[in-house]
Amino acid sequence: LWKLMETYEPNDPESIQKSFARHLEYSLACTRFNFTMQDAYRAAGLVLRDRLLESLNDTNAYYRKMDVKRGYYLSAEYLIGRHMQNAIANLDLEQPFKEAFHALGMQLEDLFHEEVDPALGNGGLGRLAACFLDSMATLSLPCWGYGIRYSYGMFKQDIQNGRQVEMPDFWIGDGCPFEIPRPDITYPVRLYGEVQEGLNAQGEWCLNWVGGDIVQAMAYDNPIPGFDTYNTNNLRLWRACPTKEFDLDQYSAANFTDAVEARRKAEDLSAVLYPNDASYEGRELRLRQQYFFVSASLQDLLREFIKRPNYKWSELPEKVAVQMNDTHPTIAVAEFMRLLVDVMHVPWDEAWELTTKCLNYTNHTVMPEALEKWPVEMMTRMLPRHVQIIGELNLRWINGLVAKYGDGPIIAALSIFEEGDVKKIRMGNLAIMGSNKVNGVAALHTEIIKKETFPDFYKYCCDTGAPDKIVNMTNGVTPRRWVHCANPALSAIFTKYLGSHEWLTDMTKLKGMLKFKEDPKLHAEWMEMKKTAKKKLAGFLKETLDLEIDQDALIDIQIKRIHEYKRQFMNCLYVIHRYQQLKKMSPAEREKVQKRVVLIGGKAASAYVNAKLIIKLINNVGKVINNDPDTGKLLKLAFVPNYRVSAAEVLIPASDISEHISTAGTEASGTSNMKFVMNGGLIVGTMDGANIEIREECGEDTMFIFGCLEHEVAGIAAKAKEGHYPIDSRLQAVFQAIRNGEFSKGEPEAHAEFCSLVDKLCNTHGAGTWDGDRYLVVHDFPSFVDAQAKVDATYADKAKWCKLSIQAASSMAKFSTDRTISEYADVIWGVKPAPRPMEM
Ligand code: 26Y
Repeated sequence: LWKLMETYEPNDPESIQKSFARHLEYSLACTRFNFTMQDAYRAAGLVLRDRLLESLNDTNAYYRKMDVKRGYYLSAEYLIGRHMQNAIANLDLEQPFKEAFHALGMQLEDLFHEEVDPALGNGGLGRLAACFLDSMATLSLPCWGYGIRYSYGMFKQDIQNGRQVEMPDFWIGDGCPFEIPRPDITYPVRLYGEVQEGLNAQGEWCLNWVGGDIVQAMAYDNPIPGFDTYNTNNLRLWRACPTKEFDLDQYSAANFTDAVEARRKAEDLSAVLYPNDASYEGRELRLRQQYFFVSASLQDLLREFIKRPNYKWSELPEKVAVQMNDTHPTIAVAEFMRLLVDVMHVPWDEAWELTTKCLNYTNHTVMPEALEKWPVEMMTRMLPRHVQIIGELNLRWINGLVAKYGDGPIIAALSIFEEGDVKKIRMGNLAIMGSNKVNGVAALHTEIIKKETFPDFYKYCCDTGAPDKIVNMTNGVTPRRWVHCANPALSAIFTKYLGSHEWLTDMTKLKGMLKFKEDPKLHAEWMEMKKTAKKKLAGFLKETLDLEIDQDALIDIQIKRIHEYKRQFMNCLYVIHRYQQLKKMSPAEREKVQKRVVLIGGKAASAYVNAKLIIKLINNVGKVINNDPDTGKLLKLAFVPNYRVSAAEVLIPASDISEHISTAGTEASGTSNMKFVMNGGLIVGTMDGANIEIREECGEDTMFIFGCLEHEVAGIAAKAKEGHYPIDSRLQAVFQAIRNGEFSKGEPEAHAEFCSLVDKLCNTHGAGTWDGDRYLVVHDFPSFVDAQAKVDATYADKAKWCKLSIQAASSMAKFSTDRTISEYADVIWGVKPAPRPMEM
């Protein structure tokens, strides 16, 4: 067999064509003469999969041979986006693929278009996980991702009469050509049942978790190729299937419908991604999903560990590092203990030492609503053994704390259990206690974790001589997807001016662009690059919205999940203000105003009423402005439906300005801010999340900063409690227009809803203190207007703008996930690169 493999064809266009024809005919059962573009995409995907598989297998064999320490990223979400273009780029197949398909009369772009976005994530956290995988592979780090293969990903957003309507996203359709089902790799996962005392195989007293339901977790592998390396890593996603034994029992009883019902119940587990990303509801199915994928993943990685000859448990921390992405997989703390103590018979104290050396936890959200807490009652039913383990851990933990601090409020704050009417298990506390390192995702956010989210833990860390248990790992994005693939014209400029594509794996090389930042030749090419991107965007908007835009206008974009804290509402209020200013002007005055196209896109959690209302408002305002002959040419506002990774890839390169305008202290990091700046867009932003660090790197002149600072928020809120701060007269005029029904003509329901949004800000229906402006929209509005005026003024000077754009894009080295992941590997995981040689 090995001999046969050696005859494997090289990556020349002809071998790609042959392989393509073979897959069309034999894998897809099409004929060479009669196939659709969708068939062609599938066959091309299978051509790539062959190469990916080979590299994946060889890489893994190499990691085993070298017996390297491995990193495992546990995440309930991966927003991977389309595979094909990325795989071609990372496998260094761009030229041969282009030639191969060109000769067959096909454009690669058209093939890419056929792929549906795998949207197995909500937003920032899931997309970050996907960028991380790309960097792990590119850095040749022996790291895998583990997650859930949801049958239904993030819902599709349809806009009907201006309102969001959710549609199911059955992304798998006829199957994804990039994934590899592994029916041979399955693990049993138990749910419910009870704990019994008994004897183990050695005849020792032990506790056994028995009964309940057992589902099988089946592996689906998604190869993740690195760029400029021979390594391909794996994203292993678990699908829930009924156990075989269970099925057989049912069949033998001739109880067909029960068997089918059991299958459905098992499959429920990996059926659907929960679409909220900030406030959690204690849904039992969600906890089941979390435990399901965590258990399968830990069983899998421990199996890999014990496959090593003469393994010793004491070596586990030298071979395994696990990262828990937010609280979602943090049941891992108890499951790791259970597997070690109950299944592997490791003594408790040693097991706890191993657990706390192997696990690490990342916090992504400041909002307290997002920290998961599960009712003890629910968890006791579902995971009785885990609740025992958590109880035992907590007992030991509390005893230690009482010995140190005596009985006081710090004990209740640090306990894993939250007392109250409904007793709960705080997953954040469990995660911190069970982790070696805890990290925030931007400098400011990490400070907030220490001072506000987990102050007592931080005190404890400091008191026990471990203040660096909490560390900062500023987020990043992968330049392969977000510059090279999304903006080929910009990638070509960088490569041409820098003389090589090394910048793609070492973004510090981009500094070399700075000496050209005033070069008129570069300016011409840079503006041409933006033009190309705007043209593509115009095509996209025409196709999706039937909207025509002026490609000379300033393009202003805000794309992210819809949240009150992200303040899309404030952006919309500003657009209304701009519209009112235009309306007041004479035609001659209007001619002098900078033309703008404002695009807002994003999904709202299906139960988030205010977020959905904001979408409706944006749509209604857009309808009025865009159809007003006085202003339609000068100002456009559109809501971009169904925002997703593939839409981001078109939108981001085309922006002049993007909005990252969260209330200071609310956005943990933000990552699209980085993507925009890498593509030569400038930012309107608050001093929040990673904006602060981007500004530090790129220079103050490249960012339009406004709004209050994080340390001022508490004082402002206190002031607001005593009464109002004044509402800016321009904002009052905007409110007036909304109240007058200018944006809800003939829609009494929408009118009432819009008024309720405005009333809430002014708090006219609450008595006494002013709590309506929780996110300081009213407070920050005037400085937001000033920042926007500065944008227009700066944009008027094309050469200056171009210089700032080049300066900013060339200063973004810090925000490559290559930098982020190197830090995780060094500081948290202790995992080293293991580049596979080409010949093994
Ligand atoms: C508990 C459940 C409802 C839940 C589900 C998803 C809670 C949180 C989330 C997702 C959070 C998230 O996406 N956070 C974002 O993480 C990004 C990557 O670190 C940050 O850039 C961004 O600021 C943060 O909001």
